[in-house]
Amino acid sequence: MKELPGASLQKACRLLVIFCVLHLLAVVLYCLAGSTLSFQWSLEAAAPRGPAPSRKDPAAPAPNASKPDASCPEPSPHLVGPLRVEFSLTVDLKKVAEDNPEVREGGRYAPKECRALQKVALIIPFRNRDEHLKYWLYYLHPILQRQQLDYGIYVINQGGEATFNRAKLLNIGFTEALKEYDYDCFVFSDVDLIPMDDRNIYKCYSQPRHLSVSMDKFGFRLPYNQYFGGVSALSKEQFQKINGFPNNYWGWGGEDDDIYNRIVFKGMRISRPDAAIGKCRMIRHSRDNKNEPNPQRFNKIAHTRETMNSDGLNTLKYTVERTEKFPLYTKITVDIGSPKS
Ligand SMILES: [Mn+2]
Repeated sequence: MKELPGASLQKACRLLVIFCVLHLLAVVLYCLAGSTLSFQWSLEAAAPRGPAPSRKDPAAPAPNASKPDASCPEPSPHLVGPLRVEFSLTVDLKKVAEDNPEVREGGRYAPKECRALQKVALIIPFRNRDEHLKYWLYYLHPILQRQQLDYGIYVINQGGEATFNRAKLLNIGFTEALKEYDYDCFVFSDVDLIPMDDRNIYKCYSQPRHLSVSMDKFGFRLPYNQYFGGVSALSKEQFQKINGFPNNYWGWGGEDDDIYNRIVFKGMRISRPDAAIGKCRMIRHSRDNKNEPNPQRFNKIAHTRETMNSDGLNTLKYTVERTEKFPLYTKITVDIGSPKS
């Protein structure tokens, strides 16, 4: 073929077309890569699993990377909201420990990326409920870590065969936890109650806090307005102000109403999360041995005002039989005497 006069122009055009095609290709590749990445991110956000502290949000700067002393933000960026809670699975505590590698011996944790707003001791009154404790640890450790709390788990195990005494065990938990660390907040939780929303923060507020406000057991409602049972949180100051909890409620019932009375008589009121955030599930169980309803409870709660200053932290007597440090909790077995001693 003969070369035409406009050959150099044609060559230039061909180069331009090749350039354009390459450019287009680059743009298409870039877009594809971008959309797969953001697809992955949205998957991660939709299905958060376990403790989230290591989850990276590409839009946010590394949290306090340059300032490890900065306070944790409020609310925690790791919260996910409503949670599915069920009790059909079997829990292997070894696996729970593996899934929560940042929890230290005795059930201690503090966020690495920032300074926790509160140091919280979680106190669980306990006897012969190992199956329930497994569920509690399985569900609560990831939640408490997402809430960015500096926390420790204390299971207060009543030794011996005497009637169960929940409130006295809670007083002991308060006292023993303070010997170990400078906690400023105490969350008192029954072993069989699991929150269904991690926005229900297990910390203290300016007023004593009732956390288990809508239990499945009560049709997700408060059974009565003064109800303070299940899970509650008091700061060190609030707890000391009411002389702790009563020591002489043996058997089931009444001690939570006595605690409510103490709070009101000292001029405080109850703070609560709203009913949706305060939903929780109770593990179904039959009544325990040695925890029969206390027949004296109605008479006792009628006299809190007279008894609260002479029964509580200032008259607490017990002996520690044994302290065990497990990977996910500290178990303190105590001799608390019996109703007559
Ligand atoms: Mn129960």
